[in-house]
Amino acid sequence: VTRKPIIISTWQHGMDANKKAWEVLGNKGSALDAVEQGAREVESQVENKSVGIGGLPDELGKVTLDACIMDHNHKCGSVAFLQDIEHPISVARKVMEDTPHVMLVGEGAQKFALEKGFEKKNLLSKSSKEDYKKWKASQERKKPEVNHENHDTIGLLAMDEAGNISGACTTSGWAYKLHGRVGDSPIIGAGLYVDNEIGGAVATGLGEAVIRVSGSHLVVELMRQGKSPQEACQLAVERIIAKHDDLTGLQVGFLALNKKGEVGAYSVYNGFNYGLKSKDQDELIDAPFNRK
Ligand code: SD4
Repeated sequence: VTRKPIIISTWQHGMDANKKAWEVLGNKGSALDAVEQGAREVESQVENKSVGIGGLPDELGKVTLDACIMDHNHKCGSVAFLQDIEHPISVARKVMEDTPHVMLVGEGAQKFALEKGFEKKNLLSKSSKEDYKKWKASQERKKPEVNHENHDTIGLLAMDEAGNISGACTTSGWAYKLHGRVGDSPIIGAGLYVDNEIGGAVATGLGEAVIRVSGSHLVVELMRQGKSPQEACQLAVERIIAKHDDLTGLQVGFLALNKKGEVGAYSVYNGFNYGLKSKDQDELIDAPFNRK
């Protein structure tokens, strides 16, 4: 028996996202609408310092956002290095639906968003501005840290009543990153990948490491070869570990869903978790990990 509808989302904030997404999924809505609504919920949380409004800025004090979305027809849309727009996930969906392109970046992405009716908004919260000032004063380029607020992108995967899978991923990226840095989250195949014949995967953590192994695509292809979502996530993490000499602070987590509604998750270090919501389940689950 296939477990559907179902939604899984990375980290603690995945619980809020799932609740919102369930308003769609529980009413026979599409997985695509569900993941977009779930992502928007977290993008709007000002106190959340890693996604959307309130996200920690880059080295110049600018909040720059990355997001992508992929549906059951293998269509996808993405925005990267987008500034002053609260809902990059919805801009990514517009790129998917209203243009012949997959990805828009920077000024061009913002111009497109404004033309589509999105409004400019200051995304730098008071609290994130304070954090930035402290970082700036310390003049210490922040190294990646395991499971800190700068590593909690939200990635969502849903399967609807019709059995179709869609996914979304949205983040403000690595805190105090170089101006212009783009992570894995808006890159199809890295931060997110969906093949409706097989399943979907999302990634969180240090984007550079995820891009190096085409992480989410790798997880889905492993499932195509017969691995369970759990085995596939573990193998992808092991690939990352094998390709890096120094694993200090290198946290990456994968989350995956297949067509049966089976779920898997795995991370380099402990601390990664995800929310799962289905008809009979609504909980935050700790992912297994490679090391403490
Ligand atoms: C990224 N995976 O941009 C995202 C999340 C993050 O440090 O903030 N990583 O790489």
